[in-house]
Amino acid sequence: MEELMPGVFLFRGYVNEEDIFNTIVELKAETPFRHMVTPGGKKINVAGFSMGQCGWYSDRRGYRYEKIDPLSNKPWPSIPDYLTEITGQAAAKAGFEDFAPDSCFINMYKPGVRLTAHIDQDEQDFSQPIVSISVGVSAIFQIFGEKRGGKAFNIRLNGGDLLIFGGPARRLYHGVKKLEPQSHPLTGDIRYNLTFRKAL
Ligand code: MD3
Ligand code: FE
Repeated sequence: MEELMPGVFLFRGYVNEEDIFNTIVELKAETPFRHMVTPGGKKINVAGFSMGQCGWYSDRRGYRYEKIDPLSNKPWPSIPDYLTEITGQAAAKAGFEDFAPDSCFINMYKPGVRLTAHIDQDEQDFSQPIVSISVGVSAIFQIFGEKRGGKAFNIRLNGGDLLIFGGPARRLYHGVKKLEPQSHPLTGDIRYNLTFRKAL
């Protein structure tokens, strides 16, 4: 584990990508990746869906956590136990003892897709960290600061890397640069990112 800046902990090659890729393949048959829209009506270029007791959702009515998937009208699939265990153990190593995620958002990036700078602030308790796992091709993740602009701190995230954001880093602006075309033995040209949260 490496502490990149206060509250940001990087675990290189911490997870087995194949296990997680298999989980994603199983889930996406039932719960497809979808492009949501912002409250202002803009299409979000990163497609996604959730696992857990609640899932992050966005449409004309706003950003929120939903217990029922508005697309299927069914609960989200549950978070597999092995993922709750891995993320809880990593969080404990970073000093977050009782992290128990109730939500995981799965992002899918195709070549050319980027995630614009934002803050994650739809969760109830900002003393809870966010744990992220990357699968597939690599991307450049950017941390800005308390404001959107300015010089970014850049980190290349590879498949298998786990990253924790907590404490003073929890509400920093961050984003992902446009995905470059690359090839990965499991995912082809795709990058997946899973963000585990205690949202409610
Ligand atoms: C920093 N996802 O889903 S993961 C997101 O690679 C998101 O898909 C990116 O930002 C991705 O909201 C980055 C790392 C991450 C996750 C949550 C954070 C960084 C964070 C919350 C606060 C600060
Ligand atoms: Fe985010």
